[in-house]
Amino acid sequence: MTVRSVAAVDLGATSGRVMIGRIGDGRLDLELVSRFPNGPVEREDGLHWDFGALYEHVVEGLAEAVRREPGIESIGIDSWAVDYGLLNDGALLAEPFHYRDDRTVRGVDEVHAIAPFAELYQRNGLQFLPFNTLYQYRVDTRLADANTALLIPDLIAFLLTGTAVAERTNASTTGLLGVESGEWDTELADRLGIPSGILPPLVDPGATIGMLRADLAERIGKDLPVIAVGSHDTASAVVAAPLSTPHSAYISCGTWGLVGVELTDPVLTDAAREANFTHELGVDSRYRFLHNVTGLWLLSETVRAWEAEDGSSIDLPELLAAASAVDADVPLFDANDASLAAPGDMPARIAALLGADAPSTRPAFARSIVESIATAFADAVQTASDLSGRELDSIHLVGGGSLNRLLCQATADRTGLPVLAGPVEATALGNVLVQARALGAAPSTLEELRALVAATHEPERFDPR
Ligand code: LFR
Repeated sequence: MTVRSVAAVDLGATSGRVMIGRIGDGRLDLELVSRFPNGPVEREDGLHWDFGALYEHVVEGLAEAVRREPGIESIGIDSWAVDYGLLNDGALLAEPFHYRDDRTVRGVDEVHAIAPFAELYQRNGLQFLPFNTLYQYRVDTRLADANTALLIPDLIAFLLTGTAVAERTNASTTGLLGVESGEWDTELADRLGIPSGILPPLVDPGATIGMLRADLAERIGKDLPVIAVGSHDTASAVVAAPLSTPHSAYISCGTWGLVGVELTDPVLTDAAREANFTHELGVDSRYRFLHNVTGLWLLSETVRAWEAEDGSSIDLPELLAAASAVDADVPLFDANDASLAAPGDMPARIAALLGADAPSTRPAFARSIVESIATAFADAVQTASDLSGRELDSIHLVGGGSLNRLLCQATADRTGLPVLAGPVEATALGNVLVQARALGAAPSTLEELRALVAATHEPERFDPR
Protein backbone atom coordinates (compact mmCIF):
# COMPACT_ATOMS: atom_id res chain seq x y z
CA MET A 1 0.00 0.00 0.00
CA THR A 2 1.23 3.45 -0.77
CA VAL A 3 0.59 6.75 0.98
CA ARG A 4 -2.21 8.71 -0.64
CA SER A 5 -3.02 12.38 -0.11
CA VAL A 6 -6.03 14.67 -0.15
CA ALA A 7 -6.72 18.32 0.70
CA ALA A 8 -9.04 19.23 3.57
CA VAL A 9 -10.62 22.65 3.90
CA ASP A 10 -11.88 23.14 7.46
CA LEU A 11 -13.59 26.42 8.33
CA GLY A 12 -14.32 27.24 11.94
CA ALA A 13 -16.02 30.26 13.43
CA THR A 14 -12.73 31.82 14.56
CA SER A 15 -10.29 30.46 11.96
CA GLY A 16 -10.10 28.46 8.80
CA ARG A 17 -7.39 26.14 7.52
CA VAL A 18 -6.32 24.16 4.51
CA MET A 19 -4.49 20.95 5.25
CA ILE A 20 -2.90 18.09 3.40
CA GLY A 21 -3.98 14.72 4.76
CA ARG A 22 -1.80 11.66 4.13
CA ILE A 23 -3.01 8.14 4.66
CA GLY A 24 -1.62 4.63 4.04
CA ASP A 25 1.06 2.27 5.35
CA GLY A 26 -0.39 2.65 8.84
CA ARG A 27 -0.12 6.39 8.57
CA LEU A 28 -2.74 9.10 9.02
CA ASP A 29 -1.44 12.61 9.39
CA LEU A 30 -2.02 16.22 8.56
CA GLU A 31 0.19 18.99 7.27
CA LEU A 32 -1.03 22.52 7.87
CA VAL A 33 -0.83 24.49 4.63
CA SER A 34 -2.53 27.71 5.64
CA ARG A 35 -4.50 29.14 8.50
CA PHE A 36 -6.51 32.35 8.31
CA PRO A 37 -8.67 34.29 10.75
CA ASN A 38 -12.45 34.23 10.61
CA GLY A 39 -15.17 35.90 12.63
CA PRO A 40 -18.23 38.11 12.52
CA VAL A 41 -18.00 41.35 10.59
CA GLU A 42 -20.40 44.19 11.31
CA ARG A 43 -22.18 45.54 8.22
CA GLU A 44 -25.01 48.07 7.90
CA ASP A 45 -27.67 45.37 7.99
CA GLY A 46 -26.12 43.22 10.72
CA LEU A 47 -23.47 40.59 11.36
CA HIS A 48 -22.02 38.77 8.38
CA TRP A 49 -19.13 36.53 7.42
CA ASP A 50 -16.48 38.00 5.15
CA PHE A 51 -17.22 35.28 2.65
CA GLY A 52 -15.23 36.85 -0.19
CA ALA A 53 -12.05 36.78 1.90
CA LEU A 54 -12.72 33.23 3.11
CA TYR A 55 -13.19 31.95 -0.42
CA GLU A 56 -9.95 33.59 -1.59
CA HIS A 57 -8.08 32.01 1.34
CA VAL A 58 -9.53 28.64 0.40
CA VAL A 59 -8.45 28.88 -3.24
CA GLU A 60 -4.99 30.17 -2.35
CA GLY A 61 -4.60 27.46 0.28
CA LEU A 62 -5.55 24.77 -2.20
CA ALA A 63 -3.05 26.10 -4.75
CA GLU A 64 -0.32 26.03 -2.10
CA ALA A 65 -1.36 22.51 -1.06
CA VAL A 66 -0.97 21.25 -4.64
CA ARG A 67 2.40 22.99 -4.96
CA ARG A 68 3.58 21.19 -1.82
CA GLU A 69 1.96 17.85 -2.63
CA PRO A 70 1.32 17.34 -6.34
CA GLY A 71 -0.06 13.88 -5.56
CA ILE A 72 -3.26 15.29 -3.95
CA GLU A 73 -6.22 13.37 -5.34
CA SER A 74 -9.27 15.27 -4.09
CA ILE A 75 -10.66 18.14 -2.03
CA GLY A 76 -13.15 18.01 0.85
CA ILE A 77 -14.79 20.98 2.60
CA ASP A 78 -16.38 21.32 6.02
CA SER A 79 -17.49 24.30 8.11
CA TRP A 80 -19.78 25.40 10.91
CA ALA A 81 -23.43 24.67 10.22
CA VAL A 82 -26.71 26.53 9.53
CA ASP A 83 -25.45 29.55 7.54
CA TYR A 84 -25.99 29.87 3.83
CA GLY A 85 -25.63 31.92 0.67
CA LEU A 86 -28.45 32.64 -1.75
CA LEU A 87 -27.85 32.34 -5.47
CA ASN A 88 -29.70 33.53 -8.50
CA ASP A 89 -28.60 31.87 -11.71
CA GLY A 90 -25.29 31.00 -10.13
CA ALA A 91 -24.54 34.48 -8.75
CA LEU A 92 -24.30 35.04 -5.00
CA LEU A 93 -26.98 37.60 -4.06
CA ALA A 94 -25.35 38.91 -0.88
CA GLU A 95 -22.77 38.17 1.74
CA PRO A 96 -23.96 35.34 4.06
CA PHE A 97 -25.26 36.40 7.46
CA HIS A 98 -23.52 35.23 10.66
CA TYR A 99 -25.64 32.99 12.86
CA ARG A 100 -25.04 35.31 15.82
CA ASP A 101 -26.95 38.11 14.07
CA ASP A 102 -30.08 38.84 16.07
CA ARG A 103 -32.51 39.30 13.19
CA THR A 104 -33.60 35.68 13.66
CA VAL A 105 -35.62 36.46 16.82
CA ARG A 106 -38.60 37.46 14.70
CA GLY A 107 -38.14 34.35 12.57
CA VAL A 108 -38.43 32.14 15.64
CA ASP A 109 -41.76 33.71 16.64
CA GLU A 110 -43.16 33.51 13.14
CA VAL A 111 -42.11 29.92 12.56
CA HIS A 112 -43.42 28.72 15.91
CA ALA A 113 -46.76 30.46 15.26
CA ILE A 114 -47.13 28.24 12.18
CA ALA A 115 -45.38 25.08 13.41
CA PRO A 116 -44.98 24.88 17.20
CA PHE A 117 -41.62 23.66 18.49
CA ALA A 118 -43.04 20.31 19.64
CA GLU A 119 -44.21 19.61 16.08
CA LEU A 120 -40.89 20.74 14.61
CA TYR A 121 -39.04 18.40 16.96
CA GLN A 122 -41.06 15.40 15.78
CA ARG A 123 -40.34 16.33 12.16
CA ASN A 124 -36.70 17.44 12.24
CA GLY A 125 -35.41 16.20 15.62
CA LEU A 126 -33.41 19.39 16.21
CA GLN A 127 -32.74 21.12 19.49
CA PHE A 128 -33.97 24.69 19.60
CA LEU A 129 -31.22 27.08 18.54
CA PRO A 130 -32.46 30.53 17.55
CA PHE A 131 -30.28 30.49 14.45
CA ASN A 132 -31.38 27.21 12.89
CA THR A 133 -31.59 27.88 9.16
CA LEU A 134 -35.37 27.70 8.91
CA TYR A 135 -35.71 30.71 11.23
CA GLN A 136 -33.14 32.59 9.17
CA TYR A 137 -34.92 31.75 5.88
CA ARG A 138 -38.24 32.89 7.28
CA VAL A 139 -37.02 36.49 7.72
CA ASP A 140 -34.68 36.66 4.73
CA THR A 141 -36.27 39.08 2.29
CA ARG A 142 -33.77 38.11 -0.42
CA LEU A 143 -35.20 34.61 -0.61
CA ALA A 144 -37.75 35.83 -3.17
CA ASP A 145 -34.92 36.65 -5.61
CA ALA A 146 -33.07 33.37 -5.15
CA ASN A 147 -33.37 30.11 -6.98
CA THR A 148 -30.86 28.17 -4.85
CA ALA A 149 -29.78 28.27 -1.21
CA LEU A 150 -26.49 26.61 -0.30
CA LEU A 151 -24.94 26.08 3.13
CA ILE A 152 -21.36 27.38 3.41
CA PRO A 153 -19.42 24.21 2.41
CA ASP A 154 -21.88 23.50 -0.41
CA LEU A 155 -21.54 27.12 -1.54
CA ILE A 156 -17.76 26.80 -1.75
CA ALA A 157 -18.10 23.46 -3.54
CA PHE A 158 -20.46 25.12 -6.00
CA LEU A 159 -18.06 27.99 -6.68
CA LEU A 160 -15.28 25.46 -7.24
CA THR A 161 -17.20 23.00 -9.41
CA GLY A 162 -20.39 24.62 -10.70
CA THR A 163 -22.49 21.82 -9.13
CA ALA A 164 -25.11 22.74 -6.52
CA VAL A 165 -25.87 20.06 -3.93
CA ALA A 166 -26.79 19.82 -0.26
CA GLU A 167 -24.59 17.47 1.72
CA ARG A 168 -26.83 15.59 4.13
CA THR A 169 -25.10 15.96 7.53
CA ASN A 170 -25.10 19.73 7.24
CA ALA A 171 -28.55 19.82 5.61
CA SER A 172 -29.83 18.19 8.80
CA THR A 173 -29.01 21.41 10.69
CA THR A 174 -31.39 23.51 8.59
CA GLY A 175 -34.54 22.23 10.30
CA LEU A 176 -35.99 21.34 6.93
CA LEU A 177 -34.75 17.75 6.72
CA GLY A 178 -36.96 14.94 7.98
CA VAL A 179 -35.21 13.35 10.96
CA GLU A 180 -36.26 9.85 9.98
CA SER A 181 -36.50 10.14 6.20
CA GLY A 182 -33.30 12.14 5.69
CA GLU A 183 -35.15 13.89 2.84
CA TRP A 184 -36.27 17.53 2.49
CA ASP A 185 -39.51 18.20 4.33
CA THR A 186 -41.05 20.21 1.50
CA GLU A 187 -44.45 20.23 3.17
CA LEU A 188 -42.96 22.08 6.15
CA ALA A 189 -41.05 24.43 3.84
CA ASP A 190 -44.29 25.24 1.96
CA ARG A 191 -46.16 25.98 5.18
CA LEU A 192 -43.37 28.33 6.29
CA GLY A 193 -43.39 30.17 2.97
CA ILE A 194 -39.92 28.90 2.11
CA PRO A 195 -39.87 28.02 -1.61
CA SER A 196 -38.84 24.37 -1.69
CA GLY A 197 -37.32 24.94 -5.12
CA ILE A 198 -34.34 26.60 -3.46
CA LEU A 199 -33.39 23.34 -1.71
CA PRO A 200 -30.80 21.54 -3.84
CA PRO A 201 -30.51 17.78 -4.40
CA LEU A 202 -29.16 15.94 -1.37
CA VAL A 203 -25.93 13.92 -1.44
CA ASP A 204 -24.24 11.74 1.15
CA PRO A 205 -20.67 12.03 2.40
CA GLY A 206 -18.41 10.21 -0.02
CA ALA A 207 -20.24 11.34 -3.17
CA THR A 208 -18.24 13.18 -5.79
CA ILE A 209 -19.74 16.65 -6.16
CA GLY A 210 -17.86 17.52 -9.34
CA MET A 211 -14.52 18.37 -10.91
CA LEU A 212 -12.95 21.80 -10.53
CA ARG A 213 -14.08 24.36 -13.09
CA ALA A 214 -11.41 24.84 -15.74
CA ASP A 215 -10.30 28.28 -14.51
CA LEU A 216 -9.94 27.00 -10.95
CA ALA A 217 -8.13 23.85 -11.99
CA GLU A 218 -5.64 26.17 -13.65
CA ARG A 219 -5.32 28.44 -10.61
CA ILE A 220 -5.03 25.55 -8.19
CA GLY A 221 -2.63 23.73 -10.47
CA LYS A 222 -4.48 20.43 -10.92
CA ASP A 223 -7.83 19.12 -12.10
CA LEU A 224 -9.33 17.61 -8.96
CA PRO A 225 -12.67 16.25 -7.79
CA VAL A 226 -14.45 17.85 -4.85
CA ILE A 227 -15.76 15.02 -2.68
CA ALA A 228 -18.58 15.53 -0.17
CA VAL A 229 -17.41 14.84 3.39
CA GLY A 230 -19.34 15.22 6.64
CA SER A 231 -19.51 18.88 5.65
CA HIS A 232 -20.90 19.90 9.03
CA ASP A 233 -17.66 20.28 11.00
CA THR A 234 -19.16 18.45 13.97
CA ALA A 235 -20.06 15.47 11.76
CA SER A 236 -16.45 15.25 10.57
CA ALA A 237 -15.16 15.62 14.15
CA VAL A 238 -17.33 12.73 15.34
CA VAL A 239 -16.00 10.51 12.51
CA ALA A 240 -12.50 11.00 13.94
CA ALA A 241 -13.46 10.81 17.62
CA PRO A 242 -11.82 7.47 18.42
CA LEU A 243 -14.90 6.04 20.18
CA SER A 244 -14.15 2.39 20.77
CA THR A 245 -17.37 1.36 22.53
CA PRO A 246 -21.00 2.53 22.63
CA HIS A 247 -20.25 3.57 26.23
CA SER A 248 -18.13 6.51 25.17
CA ALA A 249 -19.51 10.01 24.95
CA TYR A 250 -17.84 12.68 22.85
CA ILE A 251 -17.31 16.37 23.30
CA SER A 252 -16.26 18.18 20.16
CA CYS A 253 -14.89 21.34 21.66
CA GLY A 254 -14.05 24.53 19.82
CA THR A 255 -16.17 27.66 19.81
CA TRP A 256 -18.96 25.31 20.89
CA GLY A 257 -18.82 22.18 22.96
CA LEU A 258 -20.97 19.58 21.24
CA VAL A 259 -21.69 16.99 23.88
CA GLY A 260 -23.38 13.69 23.19
CA VAL A 261 -23.38 10.13 21.97
CA GLU A 262 -23.71 8.47 18.60
CA LEU A 263 -26.94 6.56 18.00
CA THR A 264 -28.38 4.42 15.24
CA ASP A 265 -32.00 5.29 16.14
CA PRO A 266 -33.48 8.63 17.13
CA VAL A 267 -34.83 9.36 20.64
CA LEU A 268 -37.76 11.63 19.81
CA THR A 269 -39.21 11.72 23.32
CA ASP A 270 -40.73 14.59 25.26
CA ALA A 271 -37.80 14.33 27.67
CA ALA A 272 -35.26 14.67 24.85
CA ARG A 273 -37.13 17.67 23.48
CA GLU A 274 -37.35 19.30 26.90
CA ALA A 275 -33.63 18.72 27.48
CA ASN A 276 -33.05 20.32 24.07
CA PHE A 277 -31.09 17.38 22.65
CA THR A 278 -30.58 17.36 18.92
CA HIS A 279 -30.49 14.68 16.23
CA GLU A 280 -28.06 15.87 13.64
CA LEU A 281 -27.29 13.35 10.91
CA GLY A 282 -23.87 11.81 11.02
CA VAL A 283 -21.76 10.08 8.43
CA ASP A 284 -23.12 6.61 7.56
CA SER A 285 -26.65 7.52 8.73
CA ARG A 286 -25.74 7.70 12.40
CA TYR A 287 -27.45 10.23 14.63
CA ARG A 288 -25.38 12.74 16.53
CA PHE A 289 -27.53 12.89 19.64
CA LEU A 290 -26.06 15.93 21.36
CA HIS A 291 -26.54 19.26 23.02
CA ASN A 292 -24.80 22.53 22.15
CA VAL A 293 -22.93 23.90 25.14
CA THR A 294 -21.27 27.26 24.75
CA GLY A 295 -17.58 26.35 24.59
CA LEU A 296 -14.35 28.27 24.13
CA TRP A 297 -16.32 31.21 22.75
CA LEU A 298 -16.61 32.44 26.34
CA LEU A 299 -12.85 32.38 26.78
CA SER A 300 -11.89 33.73 23.35
CA GLU A 301 -14.36 36.62 23.60
CA THR A 302 -13.10 37.41 27.10
CA VAL A 303 -9.50 37.42 25.97
CA ARG A 304 -10.43 39.57 22.98
CA ALA A 305 -11.99 42.17 25.31
CA TRP A 306 -8.97 42.16 27.64
CA GLU A 307 -6.63 42.55 24.69
CA ALA A 308 -8.63 45.55 23.47
CA GLU A 309 -8.45 47.03 26.97
CA ASP A 310 -4.67 46.47 27.19
CA GLY A 311 -3.87 47.33 23.60
CA SER A 312 -1.60 44.26 23.53
CA SER A 313 -2.02 40.54 23.08
CA ILE A 314 -2.48 37.98 25.83
CA ASP A 315 -0.57 34.71 26.00
CA LEU A 316 -3.32 32.11 26.38
CA PRO A 317 -1.18 29.23 27.73
CA GLU A 318 0.21 31.63 30.34
CA LEU A 319 -3.28 32.77 31.35
CA LEU A 320 -4.44 29.15 31.63
CA ALA A 321 -1.40 28.20 33.70
CA ALA A 322 -2.23 31.04 36.10
CA ALA A 323 -5.88 29.96 36.12
CA SER A 324 -4.81 26.38 37.02
CA ALA A 325 -2.80 27.71 39.93
CA VAL A 326 -5.85 29.38 41.52
CA ASP A 327 -6.65 27.13 44.46
CA ALA A 328 -9.66 28.85 46.01
CA ASP A 329 -13.12 27.80 44.77
CA VAL A 330 -14.35 29.98 41.95
CA PRO A 331 -18.00 30.93 41.39
CA LEU A 332 -19.92 29.29 38.53
CA PHE A 333 -22.36 30.74 36.00
CA ASP A 334 -24.59 29.18 33.35
CA ALA A 335 -22.35 28.88 30.29
CA ASN A 336 -25.47 28.58 28.14
CA ASP A 337 -27.05 31.82 29.31
CA ALA A 338 -28.59 33.54 26.28
CA SER A 339 -26.97 36.86 27.24
CA LEU A 340 -23.56 35.41 26.28
CA ALA A 341 -24.42 34.55 22.67
CA ALA A 342 -23.62 37.81 20.87
CA PRO A 343 -20.12 39.21 20.34
CA GLY A 344 -19.11 42.14 22.54
CA ASP A 345 -17.84 42.88 26.04
CA MET A 346 -17.85 39.31 27.41
CA PRO A 347 -16.19 39.97 30.80
CA ALA A 348 -18.91 42.50 31.68
CA ARG A 349 -21.70 40.11 30.72
CA ILE A 350 -20.18 37.24 32.68
CA ALA A 351 -19.59 39.55 35.65
CA ALA A 352 -23.27 40.56 35.47
CA LEU A 353 -24.24 36.88 35.81
CA LEU A 354 -21.84 36.35 38.71
CA GLY A 355 -22.86 39.52 40.57
CA ALA A 356 -20.93 40.30 43.74
CA ASP A 357 -19.06 36.97 43.46
CA ALA A 358 -17.28 37.90 40.22
CA PRO A 359 -13.54 37.24 40.63
CA SER A 360 -11.42 40.36 40.54
CA THR A 361 -8.27 38.84 39.04
CA ARG A 362 -7.97 37.63 35.47
CA PRO A 363 -6.66 34.15 36.36
CA ALA A 364 -9.58 33.55 38.75
CA PHE A 365 -12.00 34.94 36.17
CA ALA A 366 -10.61 32.59 33.50
CA ARG A 367 -10.85 29.71 35.98
CA SER A 368 -14.49 30.58 36.58
CA ILE A 369 -15.11 30.37 32.85
CA VAL A 370 -13.38 27.01 32.42
CA GLU A 371 -15.10 25.47 35.47
CA SER A 372 -18.47 26.75 34.28
CA ILE A 373 -17.94 25.21 30.83
CA ALA A 374 -16.90 21.90 32.44
CA THR A 375 -19.98 21.97 34.66
CA ALA A 376 -22.23 22.46 31.64
CA PHE A 377 -20.36 19.60 29.89
CA ALA A 378 -20.97 17.34 32.89
CA ASP A 379 -24.71 18.14 32.91
CA ALA A 380 -24.96 17.39 29.21
CA VAL A 381 -23.03 14.11 29.52
CA GLN A 382 -25.36 12.98 32.29
CA THR A 383 -28.43 13.97 30.28
CA ALA A 384 -27.13 12.19 27.16
CA SER A 385 -26.75 9.05 29.24
CA ASP A 386 -30.19 9.33 30.86
CA LEU A 387 -32.03 10.04 27.64
CA SER A 388 -30.30 7.39 25.54
CA GLY A 389 -30.28 4.75 28.28
CA ARG A 390 -26.52 4.32 27.73
CA GLU A 391 -24.20 3.79 30.61
CA LEU A 392 -21.10 5.84 29.92
CA ASP A 393 -17.59 4.94 30.97
CA SER A 394 -15.43 7.50 29.16
CA ILE A 395 -15.48 10.79 27.29
CA HIS A 396 -13.53 11.56 24.14
CA LEU A 397 -12.84 15.27 24.06
CA VAL A 398 -11.66 16.29 20.58
CA GLY A 399 -10.94 19.58 18.84
CA GLY A 400 -9.14 22.71 20.01
CA GLY A 401 -10.46 22.29 23.56
CA SER A 402 -8.43 19.09 23.92
CA LEU A 403 -5.30 21.27 24.25
CA ASN A 404 -6.83 23.02 27.25
CA ARG A 405 -5.59 20.74 30.03
CA LEU A 406 -7.44 22.67 32.70
CA LEU A 407 -10.71 22.09 30.85
CA CYS A 408 -9.97 18.39 30.27
CA GLN A 409 -9.17 17.83 33.95
CA ALA A 410 -12.17 19.86 35.14
CA THR A 411 -14.42 17.83 32.82
CA ALA A 412 -13.04 14.57 34.22
CA ASP A 413 -13.49 15.84 37.79
CA ARG A 414 -17.01 17.08 37.26
CA THR A 415 -18.25 14.03 35.33
CA GLY A 416 -16.37 11.47 37.40
CA LEU A 417 -15.33 9.84 34.09
CA PRO A 418 -11.94 9.59 32.40
CA VAL A 419 -11.46 12.11 29.63
CA LEU A 420 -9.48 10.95 26.60
CA ALA A 421 -8.24 14.11 24.97
CA GLY A 422 -7.51 14.44 21.26
CA PRO A 423 -7.05 14.52 18.40
CA VAL A 424 -6.99 18.29 18.33
CA GLU A 425 -7.61 18.28 14.57
CA ALA A 426 -10.45 15.74 14.66
CA THR A 427 -12.52 17.72 12.18
CA ALA A 428 -9.82 17.83 9.51
CA LEU A 429 -9.03 14.15 10.13
CA GLY A 430 -12.69 13.19 9.69
CA ASN A 431 -12.75 15.21 6.49
CA VAL A 432 -9.61 13.39 5.22
CA LEU A 433 -10.91 9.94 6.22
CA VAL A 434 -14.19 10.28 4.35
CA GLN A 435 -12.41 11.44 1.19
CA ALA A 436 -9.85 8.67 1.52
CA ARG A 437 -12.57 6.07 1.94
CA ALA A 438 -14.32 7.34 -1.19
CA LEU A 439 -11.02 6.98 -3.07
CA GLY A 440 -10.58 3.41 -1.81
CA ALA A 441 -7.64 4.47 0.34
CA ALA A 442 -9.19 3.86 3.79
CA PRO A 443 -11.20 1.09 5.43
CA SER A 444 -14.94 1.03 4.98
CA THR A 445 -16.58 1.09 8.41
CA LEU A 446 -16.63 3.96 10.89
CA GLU A 447 -15.30 1.59 13.53
CA GLU A 448 -12.24 0.80 11.40
CA LEU A 449 -11.68 4.47 10.61
CA ARG A 450 -11.78 5.29 14.33
CA ALA A 451 -9.39 2.45 15.10
CA LEU A 452 -6.96 4.02 12.64
CA VAL A 453 -7.33 7.39 14.40
CA ALA A 454 -6.75 5.75 17.78
CA ALA A 455 -3.63 3.97 16.50
CA THR A 456 -2.11 7.10 14.98
CA HIS A 457 -3.21 9.77 17.47
CA GLU A 458 -2.96 8.38 20.96
CA PRO A 459 -5.27 10.35 23.26
CA GLU A 460 -4.06 11.83 26.53
CA ARG A 461 -5.93 10.48 29.54
CA PHE A 462 -7.26 12.65 32.39
CA ASP A 463 -8.61 10.65 35.32
CA PRO A 464 -11.13 12.19 37.69
CA ARG A 465 -9.66 13.34 40.99
C1 LFR B 1 -19.57 23.99 15.58
C2 LFR B 1 -20.94 24.20 14.95
C3 LFR B 1 -22.03 23.56 15.76
C4 LFR B 1 -23.21 24.38 15.30
C5 LFR B 1 -22.61 25.74 15.35
C6 LFR B 1 -23.26 26.78 14.51
O1 LFR B 1 -18.58 24.62 14.84
O2 LFR B 1 -20.97 23.70 13.64
O3 LFR B 1 -22.20 22.18 15.53
O4 LFR B 1 -24.34 24.25 16.10
O5 LFR B 1 -21.26 25.56 14.94
O6 LFR B 1 -23.20 26.45 13.17
